[in-house]
Amino acid sequence: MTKIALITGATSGIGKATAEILAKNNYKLVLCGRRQDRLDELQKTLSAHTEVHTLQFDVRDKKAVSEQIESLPKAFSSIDILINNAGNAHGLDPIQNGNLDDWDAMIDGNIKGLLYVSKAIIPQMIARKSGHIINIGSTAAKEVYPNGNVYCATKHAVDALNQGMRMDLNPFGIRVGAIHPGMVSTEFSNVRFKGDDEKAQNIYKGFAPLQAEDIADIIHFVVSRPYHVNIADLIVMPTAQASSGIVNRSL
Ligand code: NDP
Ligand code: 8X3
Repeated sequence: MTKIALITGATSGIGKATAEILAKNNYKLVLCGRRQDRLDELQKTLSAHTEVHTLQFDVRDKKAVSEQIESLPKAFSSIDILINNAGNAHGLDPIQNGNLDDWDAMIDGNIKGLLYVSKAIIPQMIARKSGHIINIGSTAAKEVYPNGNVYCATKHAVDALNQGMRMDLNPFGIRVGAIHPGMVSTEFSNVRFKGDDEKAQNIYKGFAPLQAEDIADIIHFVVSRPYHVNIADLIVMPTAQASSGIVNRSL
């Protein structure tokens, strides 16, 4: 039977590439994000392959999250796969220079937003005793890098929540796993550096970073494993990257 996947952060980068590969592989899609124009465009292009429904909400707005998910029409309301992907870094500053609004945006979006969306969908998975949740963490979930302080803390929290969800949902046969990418060339750094595109591009200079499609391929692999296989925790880096702080810029 056709599976339904809900992807947060589908308007860009990893989420968008995941929507594209899942559409081509006949998953029905619920695509979420704040930018309505991009959701409309995606719906238009991906409808050539599959059925698509879009939801526009900010994951930080718990009322909007629950209302939007409750508003799903019957044909899309039974979510088999939840991909908790929405998130961003804001700023790259030593802790003493950190901007409180940046901290709020990361803590509210990357941690609380992931929780709000999960809370809205988990009950139906429990009722059906089936479901698959994929949490997009980061290498920053596993190690801290200078000036990454709060972003790394939010991704460490995603790592902890991934483990906690897997334990709590185990009695119901729900699969839970995280994918932790290293450096992926998306809009991530443009957002982190507040639209300073030159600074963003310099992050990926001199080596071949991961592309959003590389992670999307892996997500498709993860969701297409047989039911008894749960990929619980996966770190993926560009070959040029050895850790958050070590990148071989001659590759
Ligand atoms: P992008 O900036 O390209 O995409 C981020 C997506 O998240 C967008 O679709 C954006 O949609 C959505 N989003 C952000 N904030 C909110 C919010 N408050 N409410 C709703 N949606 C939101 O970055 P990536 O594709 O790279 O990032 C995807 C995930 O991958 C993030 O969790 C990120 O932390 C993680 N990651 C990225 C890495 C990288 O190097 N790029 C490495 C490791 C992890 P919209 O603006 O329309 O709401
Ligand atoms: C993003 C990883 O190292 O680009 O989660 O900040 S990094």
